[in-house]
Amino acid sequence: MSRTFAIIKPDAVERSLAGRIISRIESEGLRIVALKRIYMTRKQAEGFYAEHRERPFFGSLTDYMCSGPCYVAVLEGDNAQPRWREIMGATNPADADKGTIRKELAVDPEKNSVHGSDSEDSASREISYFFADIEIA
Ligand code: 3AN
Repeated sequence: MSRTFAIIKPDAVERSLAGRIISRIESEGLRIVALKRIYMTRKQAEGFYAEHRERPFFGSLTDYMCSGPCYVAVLEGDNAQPRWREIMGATNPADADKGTIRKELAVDPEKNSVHGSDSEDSASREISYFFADIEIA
């Protein structure tokens, strides 16, 4: 059993797709052990994506993540981290496999509907960035 961190991003929340994504997570056998709706501040977004600070899309990405509410969540299950990445699909929806969330729902490489930690270490860091231990059940 392991955990990973997920975001249902502003483009998906705006289009009322959060319920559909949550349903997909559950139907894949992952358990949602923490979930909250937040309106990310610029400071939170910049801290969360700090590793991308030098990338040309950093300003646009952080603007977008602050553009509306999102849902942050902790998922638990067998191989939760790679499993959730597999269900999400590739960063660019044009490259994502059929049946993945990004293929079905994402708008473009930036507004790509969902986030998932890219390693076990990132998962630990990202979970503790948004959740206190007491919020995870
Ligand atoms: P992933 O979310 O698949 O791990 P990363 O970590 O490479 O992808 O990128 C983090 C976020 O930055 C992506 N989810 C996406 O919103 C944005 N992003 C990545 N590549 C691009 C790009 N070429 N143009 C615009 N935004 C991008």
